[in-house]
Amino acid sequence: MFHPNYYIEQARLDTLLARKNEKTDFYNGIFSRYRDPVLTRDHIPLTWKYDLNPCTNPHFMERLGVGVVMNSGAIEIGGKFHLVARVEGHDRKSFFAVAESDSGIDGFRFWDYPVRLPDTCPEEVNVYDMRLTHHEDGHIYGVFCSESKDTASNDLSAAVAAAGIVRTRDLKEWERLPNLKTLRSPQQRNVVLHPEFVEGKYAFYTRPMDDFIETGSGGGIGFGLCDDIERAVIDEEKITSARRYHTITEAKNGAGAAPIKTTAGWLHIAHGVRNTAAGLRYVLYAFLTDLDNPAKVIAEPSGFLLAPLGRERVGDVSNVVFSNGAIARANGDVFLYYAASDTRLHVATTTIDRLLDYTINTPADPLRSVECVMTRCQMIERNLAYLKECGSV
Ligand code: M1P
Repeated sequence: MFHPNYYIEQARLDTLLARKNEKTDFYNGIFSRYRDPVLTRDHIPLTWKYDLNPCTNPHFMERLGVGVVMNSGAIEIGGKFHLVARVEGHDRKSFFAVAESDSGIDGFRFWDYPVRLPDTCPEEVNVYDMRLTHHEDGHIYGVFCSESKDTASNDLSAAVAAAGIVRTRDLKEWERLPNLKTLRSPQQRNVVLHPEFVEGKYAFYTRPMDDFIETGSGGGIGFGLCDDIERAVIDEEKITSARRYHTITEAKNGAGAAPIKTTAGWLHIAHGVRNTAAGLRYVLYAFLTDLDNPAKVIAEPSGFLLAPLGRERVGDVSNVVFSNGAIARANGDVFLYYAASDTRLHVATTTIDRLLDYTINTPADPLRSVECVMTRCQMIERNLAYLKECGSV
């Protein structure tokens, strides 16, 4: 026997999970956008929020609310799409939860329980933004932000960000390894494990930071090697994709999903942040690194690949798109999962061919308006000549 509202809420959830998603008419030739987010707080099972027993919850009240479902790691296992989502309770603490779908664009259903991480880190207060890497050593690694209070500061909100590491083979049993140590960077967020050994070592994309929010002297996305993943220590971090003045990465940037291996290089989708009068604006951008030297950028188109659009612009932290998960299938299809305004998760679909064309053939940023307009005028000139050749003018 349940409260009458239980049936109403369960029916609402069932309808949501059965709803087919559709491409929108958004067009740029690079990727497609979809009408519905793939995960929201409305996708959370009722058993996670309500005490279903009318004796102990006669008003059928939410006892443990969920505010947002956002930045999700992604991986294909057994032909199914799996997301390890960042779920944030009303108490502001995030946790991880696996949701699974057949299509990758709709029908994402959470497993019965959230991920129960081994509790090996007593000072850790919050965890978020897991990047999943299927490594050639056979494990699936999850690298995430492990946040603790900065006990050395008198500021109540001062925090320390470190990279937590777990591994699994099935997303069910998780082994926690010690947090990554970067000897030259006091804090780390947005750390991603490279899928292959480099020079026989484990390779990480890092994001050197001087403090919890500001990257300070951190010059961009870093890259470092370590001998032992079970005691991961990185000494030197080289900068791969650098932050630059008056670009989308001026304030900070950070690696997204594990890079995708292609014939032309490692394809990266990262986020770039700039400051505005309305606060920070987060967008996604792409770059390509050398197959033999994944730290070496060989192509970086100017500007953003994907920026907040329409309702994506509004949420708990507005004007943000953020990605830490993508699935590249054997047939070349790519599913890029991105969260909008730290509130809900969307998908964009494309292909490796399109992303490579975009990354290699979009002009790089000349970094000055006068040269940007020259690049554009050169294309206009070629187009006008081509239109004339085709007899269209
Ligand atoms: O609020 C936007 C994002 O802020 C952080 O990203 P970064 O470290 O690059 O500033 C992260 O906390 C991320 O979760 C969040 O989406």
